[in-house]
Amino acid sequence: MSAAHSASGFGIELPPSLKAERRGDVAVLTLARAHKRNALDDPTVFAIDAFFEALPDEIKAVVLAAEGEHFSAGLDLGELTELNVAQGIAHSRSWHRVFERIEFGKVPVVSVLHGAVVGGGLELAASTHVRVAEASAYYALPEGTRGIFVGGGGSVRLPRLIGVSRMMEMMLTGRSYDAVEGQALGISHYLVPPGTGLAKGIELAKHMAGNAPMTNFAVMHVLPRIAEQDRAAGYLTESLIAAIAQGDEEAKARLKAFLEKRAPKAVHNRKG
Ligand code: 1HE
Repeated sequence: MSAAHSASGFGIELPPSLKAERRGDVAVLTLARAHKRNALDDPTVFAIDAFFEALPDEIKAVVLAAEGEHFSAGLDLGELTELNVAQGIAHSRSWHRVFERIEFGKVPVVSVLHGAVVGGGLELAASTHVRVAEASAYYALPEGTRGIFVGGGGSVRLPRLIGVSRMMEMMLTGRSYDAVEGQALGISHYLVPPGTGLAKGIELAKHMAGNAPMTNFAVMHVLPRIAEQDRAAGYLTESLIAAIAQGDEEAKARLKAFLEKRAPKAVHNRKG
């Protein structure tokens, strides 16, 4: 792998299409292939994998952002032209592994979206836990137009986010949704003015980094599994993880801090 940008402090070398920096206990990973609209080629996808695998223990949350006018134009279409069927399966499965590492990784990830968030770019965004959209963001699944299908887990994640019917319509008609529509659909959780997404993303990442690690683990790894269980199994799993979380030293200290009026209250002070 070429190493024009060394990921100083992260123990790995990154290709020129990625940059990484630390902001205290938050890492910011930036897609930096703006001349190709941050199209996701193999070196980029595999380096995203390596970055999340090598994440130091002191990093408690990640922000995924992008340089240029667009978050990501999706899969680098140049890469599919040479693949036969077996290689196509392997390629898609490799994306699955990488995006699973994000979704079911060590720490929560907030993505900051702007411009085109299309195809594999939307699949990548869907694998993050919190999505902040700037007003320029728009969402589309142009795979139908290109004669292909989603391959980065989009058919698993997006129906859970926006519903099978909506995804079907997006793929069949080539429709794009703007940032306001995307917010209403639940693609983004925050809709912010142009140029403010990164600051919002870092603010949210800092909040998540401050959560008890056991709570973040339960939310990221257990909650999605409970949502796929039947009710009886779900209640049982919930009781088990609730007991594990509350039994942790961290929980005891936090509960005590609240009772002794040393902890913030759950007041309504944040805007989307
Ligand atoms: C690319 C890609 C790409 C741009 N693969 N090279 N995704 C798509 O179908 C979206 C394709 N991209 C676009 O529709 C447009 O590029 C944008 C609307 C995002 C931006 O338009 P624009 O006018 O700002 O840029 P551009 O002139 O189209 O692109 C600039 C360069 O980036 C140009 O290369 P150049 O060498 O001529 O300068 C483009 O070819 C290149 N480029 N997008 C390769 N996607 C795991 S399955 C997932 C399946 C999918 O993701 S399918 C959806 C693919």
